[in-house]
Parts: sequence; C-alpha cells; structure tokens
Amino acid sequence: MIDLRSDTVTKPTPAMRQAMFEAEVGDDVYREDPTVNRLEARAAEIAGKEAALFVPTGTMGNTIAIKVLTEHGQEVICDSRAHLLDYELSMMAWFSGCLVRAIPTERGLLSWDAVRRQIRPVNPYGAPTGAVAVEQTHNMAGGTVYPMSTLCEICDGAHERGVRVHMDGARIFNASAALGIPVHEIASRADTLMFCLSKGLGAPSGSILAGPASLMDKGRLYRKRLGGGMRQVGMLAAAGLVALEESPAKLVIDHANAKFLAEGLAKVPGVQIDPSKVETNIVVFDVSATGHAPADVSARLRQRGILMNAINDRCVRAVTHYDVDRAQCIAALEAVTETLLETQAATTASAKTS
Ligand code: TLP
Repeated sequence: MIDLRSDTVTKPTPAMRQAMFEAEVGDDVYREDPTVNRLEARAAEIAGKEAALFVPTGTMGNTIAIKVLTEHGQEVICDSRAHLLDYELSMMAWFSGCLVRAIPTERGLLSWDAVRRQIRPVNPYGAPTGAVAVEQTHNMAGGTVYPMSTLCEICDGAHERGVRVHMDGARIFNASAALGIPVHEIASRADTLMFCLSKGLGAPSGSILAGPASLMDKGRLYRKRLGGGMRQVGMLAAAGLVALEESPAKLVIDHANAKFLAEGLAKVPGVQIDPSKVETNIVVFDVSATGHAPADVSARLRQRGILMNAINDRCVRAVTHYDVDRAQCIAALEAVTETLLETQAATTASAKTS
C-alpha cells in the first residue's frame, strides 16, 4: 500500500526506536520523567515560548489552549474549515464553553480585516470574543501557509483589542520549511502554539503546547483532567526529541513530492488543482468535473494499493511524508490518472448507450 491518507501514518525511524528503547523514564505526573522534561524544555526553546507541555495529541493541545485563553461563554474566531472546528468533536464548546465565530476564507487564511469585523466588545447581547485561532499550515485548504505579514497584522490587531491568539501549528515545521523562517519567529506573536510531533516529523505520537509559563501551569491541570497524565511517557518523548532534531530538514522532500503530484494531477482531464498554490505537503484536488464522487475515487484507488482520503463531496486529499518516496508518488499519480480516465471512459460509454 502507498499510504497518502495523511502524514499521521508515518512510522518511527530506527533512530527514534533506538531512543525509545534507551529512554530514561520517571513519573511525569510528578514531573519526574527526565526525558519528558528535556523534550518540554527543547520544545519551548524551538517555539520561542517560556514553557511547553507534552500532550498525547494535537486535539488535546488545541483543546487546552482554547481553555486557558478563554472564559466560558466567549467566542473563538477561526476560519470556517479550521481543524479546531471541523475535526475536534466540538471540544471548544464541550470543554471550554465557547461559541465559534467562523469566517469563510478562500485558502483557509484569515486576514486582520476579516477578524477585526468579527471581534465583539462586551455588550449586553453578544458573546465577547475570547480568542482568535489561526491554522499554520491550513490542512483542509491544502497545506496553505500564512505569510508573516498577515500573521503579524492579526496578532497585533487582536492584542490591541485585548484578544489573544492561538496558533494551531500542527504542521508549523512545514510552514517553516516553506517560508525559510524558524518556528519561533513564525509563532512569535501568537500567545500559544500547538505543534505535532506525530505528523511529518514522524514521532509515533505526541504534540506540544507552548506558551507563557503561567498558562502552561494551568494547562498541566487540564491535561490531567482530560486523561493526559501519562506517567512513564519518556519513551514517547524520546522519539519526539529525535523527531525535533532530525525531521524538519527533510520536509522539503515531502514538499517537492507534493508539488510533483499536483503538477501531474493538473494534467488529468477534469481534475481541478492549481499546482502553484501547493506550498507544502498537502494536495487537495477537486474531482467533481470528472463525474465521479471523491469517495468512489478513494475506494477505487484502494483496490490499486493507493490510499487517499475523500475530504468532502468534491475533493480528494493526498498528503506526502517520509514513508512515501518519489517512485511511489509516480505510481500513485499513474493510479489516479488511470482511475479517473477509466471512470470518464465508462461515463462517456454509458451516456452514449442511454
Ligand atoms: N489532522 C488529521 C485529521 O484529524 C484530519 C489529518 O490527517 O490531517 N490540527 C491540525 C491542523 C491537524 O491537521 C490535526 C490532525 C490536528 C490538529 C489534531 O491532531 P491529532 O490527530 O494529534 O489530535
């Protein structure tokens, strides 16, 4: 199988497995796991924040971030296809008691102008704005990257209005590779940053929430409430440490593979994708004009040994990562091309007979 469903499917490298085997561990609820402590210190340094918290998943990291930045009954502004909104089981509402003020965007990227118009002051009717959430890179919009200028405008504008900003940087290392800007600079104006060790960086699991020490102290308690007190979890932290040092430099290969896929897909009749807009490792392509449902395309590809997910009623998503090389991307592209052409041939033939 060539698995392009997500970069979450990456398997730990031999160096990660070795580090896990050798990891020194202790009880992390007592803060006595030396490897977790090292990971949190290193992650805080990379994020350019005072402190960091090792959490089991990105979803938990985002959930805790929203909780520590907001109060019950406030609104969180985000783009309408944000992971926080569409893929986290309404945790903003369930755990933090917040409403979402979703802004539709073309490429998943908010602008200060759009955010500004949605910030609500305290008044006798509306829910006040508690936080703004930005997704860097934006997953469902196709790995799009916020330019620094837009991020700065949003963060500075929000702060002037007394509103804090969370960055869902699940793939911030991809943004860093694409922009050529270090992670700490990209996240510098956001109050909190979540990033995943378990996506393109390849650790088996785990994410980081980073921010001011006072908020991370509160976050530690919420992590425990959510069931994230993981005890001798230094074994996972050890893989995370290797991921942080070894993986970021390799992401450009994934980006080149994604661009290659996008360029090939753009040549398939009926497929809609602009390869110039594929900046990182996510390729979202619209198959609606091929006359076939994305779920069918995904099922047919599976029969050919290629895994890609349908993400809505128009689009299929392919995510490149280090467990899929260029030769496998070539094979995947051939399979998609043949599948879609077969489909089109069948549709044309049945249209002729009817
Ligand atoms: N994304 C997953 C799925 O949940 C869709 C994927 O396959 O891409 N923020 C962003 C931007 C994400 O893409 C994800 C996971 C998360 C948060 C949550 O991370 P986990 O899966 O660790 O909870």
